[in-house]
Amino acid sequence: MHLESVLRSSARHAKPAGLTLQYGTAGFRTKAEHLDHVMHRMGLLAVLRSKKTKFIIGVMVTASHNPEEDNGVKLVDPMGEMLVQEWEIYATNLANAEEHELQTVLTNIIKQEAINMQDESSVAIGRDTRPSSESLSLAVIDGVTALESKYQDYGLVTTPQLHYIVCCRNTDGRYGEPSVEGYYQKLSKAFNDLVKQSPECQAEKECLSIDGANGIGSLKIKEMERYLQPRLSLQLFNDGSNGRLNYMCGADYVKVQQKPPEGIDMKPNERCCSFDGDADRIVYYYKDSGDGFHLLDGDKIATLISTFIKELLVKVGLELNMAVVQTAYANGSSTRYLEEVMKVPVYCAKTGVKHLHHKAQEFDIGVYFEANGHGTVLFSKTAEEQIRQLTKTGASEESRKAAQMLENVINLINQTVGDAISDMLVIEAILSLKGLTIQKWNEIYTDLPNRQLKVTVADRKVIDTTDAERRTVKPPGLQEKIDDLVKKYNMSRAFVRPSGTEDVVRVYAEADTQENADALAHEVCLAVYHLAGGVGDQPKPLR
Ligand code: 16G
Ligand code: MG
Repeated sequence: MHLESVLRSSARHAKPAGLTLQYGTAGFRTKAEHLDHVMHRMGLLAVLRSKKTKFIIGVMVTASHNPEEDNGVKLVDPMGEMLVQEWEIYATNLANAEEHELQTVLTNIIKQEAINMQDESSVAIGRDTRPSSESLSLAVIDGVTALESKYQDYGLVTTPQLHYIVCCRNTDGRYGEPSVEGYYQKLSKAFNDLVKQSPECQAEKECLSIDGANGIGSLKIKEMERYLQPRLSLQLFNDGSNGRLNYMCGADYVKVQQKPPEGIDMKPNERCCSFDGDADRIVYYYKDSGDGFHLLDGDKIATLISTFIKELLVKVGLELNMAVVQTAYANGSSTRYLEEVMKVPVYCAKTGVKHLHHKAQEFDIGVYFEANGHGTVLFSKTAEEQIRQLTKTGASEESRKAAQMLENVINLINQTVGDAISDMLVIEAILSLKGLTIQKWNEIYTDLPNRQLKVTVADRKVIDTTDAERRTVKPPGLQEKIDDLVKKYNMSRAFVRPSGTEDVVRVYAEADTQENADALAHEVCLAVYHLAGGVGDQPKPLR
């Protein structure tokens, strides 16, 4: 074991004494200046994980939609999934070990997981465009080399590109060429083939405006653009040339504020979309001729994609079980539309991609999206094989063509994780194939008015939830109170959950009118404040 050199290397990335951090919903995230030791140690952990699994492990330096001065790290497991949950505790223990405890914590992980330190290992490293990301990724590399592991630094990549590369490398290229270039080639080929099959295919399509959140997504879209011409014409805003990352722009800003980002030139009725800071989330929107703003979030995306796939399955004549996985935040109208009109089974998972991804793996075709725009489609091996077979042996020209379209969707969607670029191309292809405008897409169902708020409490762990976060079991009396409040309004629903990324309790409410959704959200905030130890001023009504 090379633990001596590890300790020497760690001393160069010393942990500020007393600082503790949690591996949250999607890894560590905090102010960049507190993360040097965490990065070094996640380099160590990635090596251990690689030795354990005998596969390449990914480490992505990013804080996603958080402000530019923050940073964070996400670990990527062999098939491009997020780090298995059983290892999150090791990540937390390592990050929080004081220098003199580091050796013991490392030795314990090695023992518990029966890791053979002589085994080979390799780590793939990527980073976003934050000013702090370069030096933090060097800290990861220092950790990796302290354990004498191999590594490859992929430099500036989107989070989903790193997930893709890890999956390609661990499947001997069967998923694609393990490079950013390979990613562009795979996706653009699938996109161009898909759109080509459209009877509606118009050489001159109106342009899609993209808000790149001043982040990595805009750099990568610029690189990819030439592969997509002439079938997709793009106009890029917030491309990072002057604005700040995620500041008044990006998918999270648009979704939470329910308004357009700064820095975009929106023409009435034109399609626009926003990526988040590491390009793993996307939302669409447009402005109508009366200046009204319309948001098409992850629920609308899930509906569009699952409807399209279901229609193709009917044409192909394949009976595969397809389901949509959402979270408690899914708009009630989307769930109702999918279940009642589309007759697609819908499941609710806890917030956080890993939970949705896991659930979606249970089906032949699992479409998962969080309302905030994070999601993808998973095809089981059987589904993929059957579809590929039918591109050749389908009963009719029409069914073979439908099978080919499904095959192109399989190649276009990034099955390792939600991916703004890949999702955008799937959406653009569907709109083009169906001849749908963004307005028509939006009209498929009407969102129920909703409101999201947050309450600060002394300790958010006093709230415990069940039923995929839709009901609370602690503190006593809170759920009963929420039930009473919900009864006062029509078509209403509300839930509260402790955030996994911020020290707050989140409150969600929906109802028949915006006024009622706002009032219900406020009343639920008050209930949380009183029953769960609110701090600071009592929540004020919105109007
Ligand atoms: C993280 C999750 C996202 C989730 C959000 C909830 C991933 C890659 N990201 O950003 O899926 O919606 O946390 O945040 O899993 P909250 O717990 O603060 O509401
Ligand atoms: Mg993100």
